Amino acid sequence: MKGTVVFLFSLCCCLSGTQGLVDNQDHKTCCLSDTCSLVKELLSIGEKLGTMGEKMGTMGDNLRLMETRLQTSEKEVEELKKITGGQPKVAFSASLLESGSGNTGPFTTNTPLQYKNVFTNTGSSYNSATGIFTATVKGMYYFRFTMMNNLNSTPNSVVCLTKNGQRLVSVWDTAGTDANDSGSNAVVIPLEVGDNVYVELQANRLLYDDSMNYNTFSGFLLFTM
Ligand SMILES: [Ca+2]
Repeated sequence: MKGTVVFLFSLCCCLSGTQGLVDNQDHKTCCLSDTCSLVKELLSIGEKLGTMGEKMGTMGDNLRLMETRLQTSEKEVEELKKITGGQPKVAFSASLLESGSGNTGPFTTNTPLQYKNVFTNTGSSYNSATGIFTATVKGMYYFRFTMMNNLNSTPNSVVCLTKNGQRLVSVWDTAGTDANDSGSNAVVIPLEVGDNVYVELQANRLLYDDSMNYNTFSGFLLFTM
């Protein structure tokens, strides 16, 4: 743009000079003045266009930056939706006996306890027929259990919370002068889909329960991962 204006300026000056040879001095001065004003105006317009171009370039950079920030915000909103409204719901709680009272065990081998009296089982991940919780959602979970020591003097009560066959936490108690004791334990653990968790009564041990529901097994999903 500036090059064009300079060219016009030079051309006009040249024409003005040529015309000055045939016209009188006043006409030449007037013509030269108008041409220079026009050229100055064109130069001014050119400068303004250049400044506007720079501003538009800056605005383009800002738009690209805002677009990137918007995309980041959209991802964060999706993550928040998962945590609040969109998260899968997994929670269960059960006690040992559906009815009656008495001992469970002793057995000759370590045996998963089948908590038959289901209070809640949202997500259907707990199986009361086996006593085993199987994760259908990858995430962080909380599990707890409570056991009731037997009324008899022997054998004692020993139960363990177990993940995929690996012992995690346990409760142990003897019956004697302090019978009818309860004990609890809990864990917060990550689970992959297919991982299982259950409470295992150790071999040659037993529990006691009745309609008071002393023995319970509960768990729920804290958050997905
Ligand atoms: Ca005891």
